[in-house]
Amino acid sequence: MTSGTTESATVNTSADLVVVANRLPVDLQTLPDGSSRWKRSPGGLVTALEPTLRAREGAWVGWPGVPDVDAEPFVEGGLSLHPVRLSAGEIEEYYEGFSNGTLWPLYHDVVATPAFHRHWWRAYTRVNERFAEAVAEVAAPGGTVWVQDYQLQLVPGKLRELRPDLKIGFFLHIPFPPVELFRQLPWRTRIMEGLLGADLVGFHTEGGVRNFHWLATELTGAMPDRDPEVVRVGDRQVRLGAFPISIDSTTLDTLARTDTVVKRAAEIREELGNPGRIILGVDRLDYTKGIDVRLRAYHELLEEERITVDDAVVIQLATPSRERVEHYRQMRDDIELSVGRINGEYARVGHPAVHYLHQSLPREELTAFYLAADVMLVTPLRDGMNLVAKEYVACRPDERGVLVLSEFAGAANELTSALLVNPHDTDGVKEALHAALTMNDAEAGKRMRTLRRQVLDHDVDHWARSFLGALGVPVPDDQGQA
Ligand code: GDG
Repeated sequence: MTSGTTESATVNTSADLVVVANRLPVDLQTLPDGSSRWKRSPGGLVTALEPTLRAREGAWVGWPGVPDVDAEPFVEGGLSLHPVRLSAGEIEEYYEGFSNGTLWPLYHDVVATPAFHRHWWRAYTRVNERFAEAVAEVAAPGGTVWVQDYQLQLVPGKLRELRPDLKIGFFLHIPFPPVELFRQLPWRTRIMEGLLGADLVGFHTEGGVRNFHWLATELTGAMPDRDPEVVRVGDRQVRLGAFPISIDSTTLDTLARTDTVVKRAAEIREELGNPGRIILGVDRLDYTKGIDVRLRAYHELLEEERITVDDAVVIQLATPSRERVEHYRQMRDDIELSVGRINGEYARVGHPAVHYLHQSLPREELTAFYLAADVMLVTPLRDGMNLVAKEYVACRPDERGVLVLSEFAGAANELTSALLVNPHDTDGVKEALHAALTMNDAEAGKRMRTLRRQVLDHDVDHWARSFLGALGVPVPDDQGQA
C-alpha cells in the first residue's frame, strides 16, 4: 500500500522531541480513483502539542489506524509521522483485547468485568516493544520522548533499556485505579516496572499520583523519597504529578460566538419544536460514560409527571466506538432499548422525547449543539478527565446553561461550580437534573461565569507546558521565546 503523502518536506529521523501514542494524528482516506492519502484527524492532543512539536521539529510515532499497513515515515501538516505496523491479529489482541478488554475496564473501577488472557498480554508486550524500538530509531541523542496512555505502559521501561540517554515522560489519560483493583492484574509488577522507566509519570488527578506511589513502592523495588511526588528506582528519581488535561478553550469560545454557530443553535431549537428546555449528552458510546444513568433520571421525571416532553427533551449524541468489543455491543443494545422505551411511552408523532444520534458530527455542528443546550448532562461512572464538560463551558460565551457533572470525572476537581452528582445515586441525579431544569438565570449565570474562568485560564496549552516543564523541556511561548 502506498502512503500517499501530501507533502514532500524531509522527514525528521533524529528528533529532539518525540511523541508516541497508539494512533498517529491522521486517517487513511480512500479517494474516488481508488488511491489513498493521509488526512489529518485534528484531535486535542495534536492541537496541544503541535506548536511545541513544530518549534522543535518533533516527530510522532504511532499506528496509522489500518491493519497491515507498511508505510514509510512521512510529513503531514509540518509534522514527521512514523507509522508502526500492526497486524489484524495484533489489533485484536493488543488493542481490542488487552487495552480495551482488560486495562480499560480495570482502570475504570471494573465498571465492566476485565478479561485476563495470557495471549492478549503477550501481544501487548510484543507491540509495546515494537513501539519502543521505533522511538529508539527516531529520537535524537539526549532527546525527549513523551509516551501517551494506557496502550503503551511498557514503552518507558523498554525504551530506557534501549536508549538510557533519553528523557522520558509518560501521561495516562484514563484514571489510575485504586490499589485493590490494580492488584487483580496478573502482570501488575511488569506494568509498574514499565511505567517506572519514565523520568516523569503524569496523571489527571492527585488520586492517581497516590495510587501509583503506593503500588510502586509495594510491588517493585522503588523507594519512597522525602518528596511525596518522587520515588527512587536505583540511582534514578521518578517524578510523579497531576496534570489535568484541558481543551483549546479560546478557539471553541471564538467558534461559539460566530454567526454561523449562533444561527445554527437557534435552528436546532426550532427544529426540535421549541421545547422549554434542551438537555444534551455527548459521549463516545462507552459503558463508563453513564448514558443509561441520565436516561433513567429523565425517564423517572416524566413518569412522576414532574416534567413533560414539552418542558424538556433530551438529545444524546453517541459517537460510535470500539464496536468489535463485546461489552460495547451489549451496551449499545441496552441504550437503544431505553431510548425506544422512553419514546414509545412519551413521544408524540414528530416530537420525540429522546433524540438519539449514533454518529460523529462535525466540530462546528457539535458547538451549535453545546450552545443550544440548556442543561448538559455528563454522568460517567468513572472518567479520567472528561473534555466534553470543559467544551460545554467554553462554548457558552452567553454565560447561560447548566452543567450537571459526575463526581467521578476528573473534571469535577476543577469544575466545582457545576451541579455535582453521584451517578450511582439515581435519585440524586434526578434531583440535580430537576434543579438544573428549574434553575433561575441569576444562579445559572453565576455558576457558569466561575466555570468559564477555570476553563479559559487552564487550556490544553497550559497542560502541555506544565508537563513538559516538569520534564525539564523548555517550551517556547507564542512569541517563540523559550
Ligand atoms: C479519554 C479519557 C480524557 C464526541 N462526539 C463527537 C466529538 N466528540 C469529542 C468530544 C471530546 C472527545 O470526543 C471526547 O473526549 P472525552 O474526554 O470526553 O472522553 P474520551 O474519548 O473517553 O477520552 C477522558 C481524555 O481521554 C483526554 O485525556 O478526558 O477521561 O477517557 O473532545 O468533543 N467530536 C466531534 N463530533 C462528535 O460527534 N467532532
